[in-house]
Amino acid sequence: MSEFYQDGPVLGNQYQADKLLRSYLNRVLPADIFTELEPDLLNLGNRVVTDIMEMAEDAESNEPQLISFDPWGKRIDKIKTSKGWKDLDQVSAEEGMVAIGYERKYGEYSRIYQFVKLYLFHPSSAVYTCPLAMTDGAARLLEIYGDESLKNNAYKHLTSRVPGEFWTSGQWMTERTGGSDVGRTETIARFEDGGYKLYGTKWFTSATTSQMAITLARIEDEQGNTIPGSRGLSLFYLEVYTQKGQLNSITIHRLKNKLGTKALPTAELTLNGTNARLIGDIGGGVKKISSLFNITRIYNAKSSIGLMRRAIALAKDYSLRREAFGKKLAEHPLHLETLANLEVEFQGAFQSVFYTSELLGKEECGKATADEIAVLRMLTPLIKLYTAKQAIKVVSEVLESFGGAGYVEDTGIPKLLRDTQVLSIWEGTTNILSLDTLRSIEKENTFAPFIKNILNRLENISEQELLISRDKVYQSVQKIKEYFIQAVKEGKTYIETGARSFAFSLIRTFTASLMLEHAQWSLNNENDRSFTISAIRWCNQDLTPLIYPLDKHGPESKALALDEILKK
Ligand code: MFK
Repeated sequence: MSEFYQDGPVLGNQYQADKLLRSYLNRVLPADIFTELEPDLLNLGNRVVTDIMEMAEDAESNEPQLISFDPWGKRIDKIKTSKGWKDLDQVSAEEGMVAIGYERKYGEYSRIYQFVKLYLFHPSSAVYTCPLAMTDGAARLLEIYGDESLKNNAYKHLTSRVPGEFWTSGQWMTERTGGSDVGRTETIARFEDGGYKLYGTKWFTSATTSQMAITLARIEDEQGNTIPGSRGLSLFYLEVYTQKGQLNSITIHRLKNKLGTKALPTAELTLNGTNARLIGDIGGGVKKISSLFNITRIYNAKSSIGLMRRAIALAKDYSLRREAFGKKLAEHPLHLETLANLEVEFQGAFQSVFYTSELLGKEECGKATADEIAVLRMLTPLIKLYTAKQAIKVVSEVLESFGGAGYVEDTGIPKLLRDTQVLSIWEGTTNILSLDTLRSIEKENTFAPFIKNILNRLENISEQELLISRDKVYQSVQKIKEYFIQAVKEGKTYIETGARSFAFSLIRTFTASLMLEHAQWSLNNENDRSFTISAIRWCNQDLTPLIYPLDKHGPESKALALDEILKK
């Protein structure tokens, strides 16, 4: 009998092993801040492959359970979570996963520091980053719209580093009427006994074990009338439990049986007169809650790069262990080529996500220019939509690179793919975010600053080897501008039909400029040509996969999409 057993991949310190991350921090952080933060990042880089990973494994293998009744038949609707899940909550508080962004100890760089920690944490967190995303978004929302009482209570809990005092928040937006079309929300808010009470059913409430939630409801006047559409929605704060530890008039019907994110409790529930507080003025709920989901969308993108990086780290290590056809995988040119392409994809995504974090930090510290605020607004949907697609592609390719082992549950690799698949869905699908990109252009004039931002960056690219790629980016910008002028002339259907390809073109081109910038810096400061190669390879793809929907395009697409006969 053969004594051969394949060695599995091994993960080292995930901060230390991340060449791009260290190079990036060296470029963007002031030296004294980098020196001060590095020991903490090294420590977390080790924890995510040791004790934190064990907590996540416990949470994954002991999925949450809904216990609807106590032994005597009383309805209790208790969601039981594992020790690992609770430990991850404690770690999140202690590591300051949300707090760092609000303490702002490092000014505009605080968000970079925080997002590096979340990026390292995410793939070992059993998706505890989902409650953290909503917690962070809720903190930002309360910072902007909360009254003194919310700021002195809920906000302090959300941004606390003290386990036990730290709260997480849900974002209960989705109803049976739709996850995208939030304007169809049916939940009603009635003013009763001196306060608002909510009545309605929420269809996807992730992290239902959180202490509080932010939600939307339609205020009913004394005659029972409400204002329809998203205009009639108001924003509410609620605590999930009463002072006595009972549910705040909430019935939890069931936990969702999802493709992935198995450790994360996601429930369907009904609000039966739940006490809630209005946040800000009546109405404008969607606008206000966008301050929350613009944060969770950045978290989503950060999770995409975290998962890409983890998958690639596993594949790289495996390629140095696994032998086939007489040599290591890494010695096979085609395998090497596959890994190199994944690395390029990851590096592009990394640059776009961290640049967005830089802008967020600047905006929150009052350091961003009006143009930078506009670019942040436009990059937020773009990085969310594009990095999710990249992550699905990369993690799927990594799974394949393990052959049959990648398809076997106990290697942990199938779980990575399942947890990646959600990233293009929650917090807005690819199409919804493509349309949000258009919304940002239409309502907030983001297009010109976005283009200017790319062009400014290109001005500093001087290295001979990068010039051809730089010129490709100039040409892409020109193509995008021409397309935009034509699309505006053609009208709404044209613009919407092309929205996804337009969004992809924008983010690919923007990312190209970021990669060129990093490549130039690394040549000048680190004498490393590897980022030049990744920038060149990024620019070798079609940076502008635009479609030009002519009059016939719609009927032709309809025939294809709906199996219609198309007459000659
Ligand atoms: C681990 C990874 C981290 C992630 C974890 C997350 C887990 C959470 C699970 C979930 O909760 S998933 C649910 C996510 N749901 C969504 O993301 C909703 C997707 N749908 C949309 O985004 C729709 O486009 C939208 C609901 C916004 C459409 O609503 P409307 O009301 O039909 O749109 P409208 O009328 O254009 O916008 C209303 C106002 O909001 C406008 O402002 P004004 O009132 O001043 O005119 C818009 O400009 C503003 N607005 C909309 N989106 C905005 C925005 N403002 C800023 N940023 C945005 N993104």
